[in-house]
Amino acid sequence: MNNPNSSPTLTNFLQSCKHRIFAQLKHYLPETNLYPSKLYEAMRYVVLNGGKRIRPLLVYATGQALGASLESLDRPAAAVELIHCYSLVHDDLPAIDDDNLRRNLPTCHKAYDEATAILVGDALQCQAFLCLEDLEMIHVLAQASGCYGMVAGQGLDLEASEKANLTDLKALEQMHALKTGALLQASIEMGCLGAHCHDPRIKMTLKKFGYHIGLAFQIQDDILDTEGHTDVLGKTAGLDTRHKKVTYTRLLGITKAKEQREQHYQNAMNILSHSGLPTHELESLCTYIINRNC
Ligand code: GRG
Repeated sequence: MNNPNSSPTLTNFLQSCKHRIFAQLKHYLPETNLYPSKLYEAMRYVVLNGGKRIRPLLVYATGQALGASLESLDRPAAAVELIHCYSLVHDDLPAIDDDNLRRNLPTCHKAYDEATAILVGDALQCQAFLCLEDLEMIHVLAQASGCYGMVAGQGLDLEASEKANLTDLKALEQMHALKTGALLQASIEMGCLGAHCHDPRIKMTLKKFGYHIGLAFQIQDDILDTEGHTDVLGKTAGLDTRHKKVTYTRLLGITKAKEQREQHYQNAMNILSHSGLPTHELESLCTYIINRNC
């Protein structure tokens, strides 16, 4: 495990993909010299200020393992990040998590206002689909982000908070597999599509990998909410506890949560090592995901 005060480093390939995605995202966002300029400025504020870019990196690293060109991965990489950014803006709203800080800056509704933040989320979601030309990618992203994926996970979370009925690990996993896992899995699937990989064995292998790395990501998120600090996280630490959310750390305790994270990480790494693919970049990304400090 890395020093908790320093974030683990990405490989040069992943670092350069981070620069690449920034340029792509800029390209797909409206300029602020056009009207409605406040909306466009807020969209750029949300998307272009920080973030680890884990979902686009998963697109690039998966596509790279399957021999795709970076150009063929640019559109899906931008699309998954735009969906992710929209979900963060809506998640931070007073009606959902009511948070003030995101990526070390005031949340969109604080920096602008609530109505603008709602519009920003709506507009980013549409921009995501405008990035895509491939019908199969559009289908994968809609399935993963809408009412059968991320939004369904958020719905389960809301219902569980209202009824306080989320009490077992299976139900918690199911909620996170949708709320967080579906978009991470879609990023991997879109990397496959960008590489024109239709081999069912490889697709199934990477799907299983996505399931485990998605849960490892979420458990680390819960651990950081418990053990992290607001100034390092760039978002409010301890918010899940304050909202009495059922998390891995609350359900299992910190030690068992860390064991679960390790288990899912090992499963993900084993799947990669038996895949027969050149997965160095994906492995590096996995290690970053579970060791990250923000
Ligand atoms: C329409 C109200 C409405 C909601 C849309 C809000 C929502 C659906 C879904 C919530 C999905 C969500 C925000 C899940 C949390 C996932 C998560 C752990 C986000 C943090 O991701 P990081 O760590 O963030 O990758 P950065 O800032 O690095 O990109």
